Amino acid sequence: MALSSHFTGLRAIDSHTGGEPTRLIIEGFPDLGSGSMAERKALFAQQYDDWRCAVILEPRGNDVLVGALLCQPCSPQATAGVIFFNNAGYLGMCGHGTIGLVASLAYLGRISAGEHLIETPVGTVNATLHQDGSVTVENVPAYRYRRQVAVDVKDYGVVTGDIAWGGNWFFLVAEHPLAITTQNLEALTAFCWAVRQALELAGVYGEDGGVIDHIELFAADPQADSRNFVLCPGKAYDRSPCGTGTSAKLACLAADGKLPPDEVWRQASVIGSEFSGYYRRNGDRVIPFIRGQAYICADSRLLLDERDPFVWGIR
Ligand code: PYC
Repeated sequence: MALSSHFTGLRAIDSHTGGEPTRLIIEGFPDLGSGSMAERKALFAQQYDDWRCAVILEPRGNDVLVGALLCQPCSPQATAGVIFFNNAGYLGMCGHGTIGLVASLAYLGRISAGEHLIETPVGTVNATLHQDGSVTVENVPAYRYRRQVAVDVKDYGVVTGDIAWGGNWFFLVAEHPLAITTQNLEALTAFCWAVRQALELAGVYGEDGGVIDHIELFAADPQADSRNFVLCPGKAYDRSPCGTGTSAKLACLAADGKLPPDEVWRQASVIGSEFSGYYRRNGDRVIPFIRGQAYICADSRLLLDERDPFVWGIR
């Protein structure tokens, strides 16, 4: 169907992984050239950030949504390249989003069961599409950077947590005063946001100077090994157990000697969805393997109408 001259169209495949949505853009995006995913991400951020806002922000999107731009990979061995983004900016890696990407490519009939290399701005990951439709992501190497860092959090006092890399920077907190339940989402969000602000105020960053923009709380779970609550950079909480957050958790468990390599860890989210994961050692880092399932929710065309005052999103 031809569009009138007022419209630009983007084809989007929406999925959710354990409740956390991913919007994969497969057509209609401006050309970002043929550089690495890190270079294309930089170009996206510098020149086309309005497009991120149009896809993710209201009225087309919402704060929970994670965007994924499908790219031609650099390597002929890779199945796809991807750049993840959200309401606050750009992500290095995204575990639930990679599972959503693979499920979306399967829905489109572009891939079949087996292994698929996916290029991301922080490295190439290996995703296996299983016969049952679930996906295992062999993530980028993860590690714990600092153990038991204490920060003074306004209105809450001293909070102690580990800093770990799982494809994004995480602050992982086991000791906190809050129940991890869906009845407590506002209090959990306020606490995590205060922790995040306290880290920045205290000048506590990741090893590369990156902002620690994901805060992850843990509690016991009746079925899984642990339940988490993850606050994402744009103040939305992750409905899934967070693939990069579960990777960071595996790195901490490995560093503490609490989980041997290859032993499965079941991580539940605050809404009760689950990822299973394990790790293998790689020098002083670990390679996390995260398995989950995504479901397709929509196959649609986003329309950008040049006459619409909110065409580039409500800022
Ligand atoms: O699954 O890695 C993840 C993720 C990051 C932010 C939201 N989900």
